[in-house]
Amino acid sequence: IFSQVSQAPADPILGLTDTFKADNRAHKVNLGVGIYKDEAGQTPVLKSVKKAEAKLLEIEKTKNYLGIEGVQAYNQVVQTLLFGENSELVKQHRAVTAQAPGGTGALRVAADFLATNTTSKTIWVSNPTWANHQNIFETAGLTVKQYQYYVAATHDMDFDAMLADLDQASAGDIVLLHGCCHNPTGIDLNIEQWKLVGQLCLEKSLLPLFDFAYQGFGAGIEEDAQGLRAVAKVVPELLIANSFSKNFGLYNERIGAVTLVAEDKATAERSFSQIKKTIRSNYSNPPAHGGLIVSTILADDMLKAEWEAELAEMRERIAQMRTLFVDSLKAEGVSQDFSFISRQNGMFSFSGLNKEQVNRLRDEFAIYIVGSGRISVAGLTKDNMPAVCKAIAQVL
Ligand code: PLP
Ligand code: TYF
Repeated sequence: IFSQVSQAPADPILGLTDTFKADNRAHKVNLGVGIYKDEAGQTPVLKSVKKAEAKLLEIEKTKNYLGIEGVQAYNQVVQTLLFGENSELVKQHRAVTAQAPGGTGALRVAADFLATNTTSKTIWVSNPTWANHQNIFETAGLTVKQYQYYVAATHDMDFDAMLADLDQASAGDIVLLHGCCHNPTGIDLNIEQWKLVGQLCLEKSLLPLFDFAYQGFGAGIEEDAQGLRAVAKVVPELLIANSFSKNFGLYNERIGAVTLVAEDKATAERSFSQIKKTIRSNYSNPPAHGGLIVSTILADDMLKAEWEAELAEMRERIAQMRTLFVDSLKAEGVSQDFSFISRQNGMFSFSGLNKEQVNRLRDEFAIYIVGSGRISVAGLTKDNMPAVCKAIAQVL
């Protein structure tokens, strides 16, 4: 039976990390996968996380199963992060949240829930989008269509083209939106554009599904939620799949959440029963540790302030690297305008480097970036910057 199984292609991003690990060159630089690195090139555990873990180690009395929906307190703090302190829709009990294993798990639960329980069978994703989106949604049985987003020539988005494509969507179709720090382009909608997207979803009865994996990596925790909150104000129903892999540095704890907002409390509760059924058939209930860490930090004013400061430090270091990157390329004699890099948000930059240039960077200089030309700016440091910019100047 197994002899007939064919070889699956490697993940375009995670597969690159495997190739990187096998590379023996000492000066190699990994700017592929989106993992935050500090100035020393490390991804240490946040201090706030270490303190929460120490606290948990002391007070933890059981490893008993969590409920299907996960840590209760966690689900409440997730809603506060998403919708803010005084959210009307939270007060009206229109939102229900289940802990999920990472943003990926949250997206898959949302997709399974939709495919099984609703007439929504088509999902529109931006062109380009995170490589795993199509894989997740198609595996769940949804049809994936693309809306225009990025224009290579201008290194910017084409909002009119995005709206024109979404205007072709049918009532009940799902629209995947990156809440902030669009992966891979780093280009986000402004608040006026978010309102127009909300309006379009309302008028055409489209269902927004927010992928929110980088809250706090753009302009700030509250600032980065403005698009989501603007859309949630307009539409009666939406879904959010959020992740704490990046903003809490909890990558391997697999911690995220799926949140459903319905028109009223009764519909939210009924829908939640089906979300729980989806979870039960996939992994029964989530692992506890990540949810306990996040809820412990956010319930403690001191730890919360420490986390916010650590998140700000990550955000500001990436912003500094953007500026330094643009300046260093210029200093290496690159004549093309790369100033767009300093206008992009979050971990990634769509460099405009082509496949051949990406291959040369890897083969000749041991610098790894994704084939699309996406650079993880979060992997740049003052130490590796000169070598990276020299190499880019060579391949251009
Ligand atoms: N969505 C986007 C846009 C991402 O970049 C990522 C990255 O990991 C995820 C979802 C998945 O998050 P997680 O690693 O928590 O599964
Ligand atoms: O885009 C990235 O680099 C991150 C990490 O299948 C990632 O989102 C990449 C691929 C993948 C899972 C996570």
